[in-house]
Amino acid sequence: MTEQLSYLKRASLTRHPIAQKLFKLMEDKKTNLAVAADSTSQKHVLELADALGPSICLFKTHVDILSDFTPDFGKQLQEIAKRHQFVIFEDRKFADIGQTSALQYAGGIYRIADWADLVNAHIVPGPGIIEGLKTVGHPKGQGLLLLAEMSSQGTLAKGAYTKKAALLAEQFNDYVVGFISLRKISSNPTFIHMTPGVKLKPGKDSLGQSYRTVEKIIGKNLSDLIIVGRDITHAKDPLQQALLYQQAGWEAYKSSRDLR
Ligand code: 5BU
Repeated sequence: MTEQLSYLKRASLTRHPIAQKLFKLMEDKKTNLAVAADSTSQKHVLELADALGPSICLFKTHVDILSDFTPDFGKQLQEIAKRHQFVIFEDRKFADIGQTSALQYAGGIYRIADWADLVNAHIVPGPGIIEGLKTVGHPKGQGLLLLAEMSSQGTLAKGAYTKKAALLAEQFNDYVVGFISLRKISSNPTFIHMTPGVKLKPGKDSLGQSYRTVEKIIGKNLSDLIIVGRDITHAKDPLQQALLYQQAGWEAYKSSRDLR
């Protein structure tokens, strides 16, 4: 078993307000589960947030798939997040030059920067994308996750690319709070690792998604947080299913680490 710092300890090491809040509430609520709410109905997404709120630490959205989006979506989601204490992550995957990404983040129809605590970015464009997003998000106390690895089959985000993500995170450590990755890729305890493509049993979907187990991601790969979508949102009883993941995630965290 490797010696690792607890989420709580890590909350005290980071100076980023969202990372601090996230680490703390993970420990308080005993959950490292995030749900990916990929419904095209805003009403359904908000219902999921309210129903699953107690068992999650983070709620992940794709606002641009909503077919009935209204401008009060963010405000409504923030109210639910406050009530149940979870962090909001818009999985926007910015990928343009800094100037354009900043406009996409702050403006347009969705005004993501008005309501999302966290967003993420590909590092394909180089450091300018981080600088651009930072001009919008940092003054608001929001944070950025870098896409260091992806869960899909044949992903090109690996090797030197993944290492570069870790270096860029260090360079912008007052704004970057961590990574989307399949494993722990940085030994800096202030960075959080979030992993999508997680199921209770390994497998894949018909469009290249591959699934790894909770035990593998949290227990063996030492990632910090699991992101689960359809296996919860499409379950007969989503809350019951979320509880299963919450328990599995917490058990894997506790049993795999010699926590300090
Ligand atoms: P699923 O239903 O559990 O397969 O949903 C996974 C979610 O995570 C979905 O919203 C994807 O957009 C998101 N995702 C992913 O699956 N893999 C990645 O590498 C990244 C995001 Br980045």
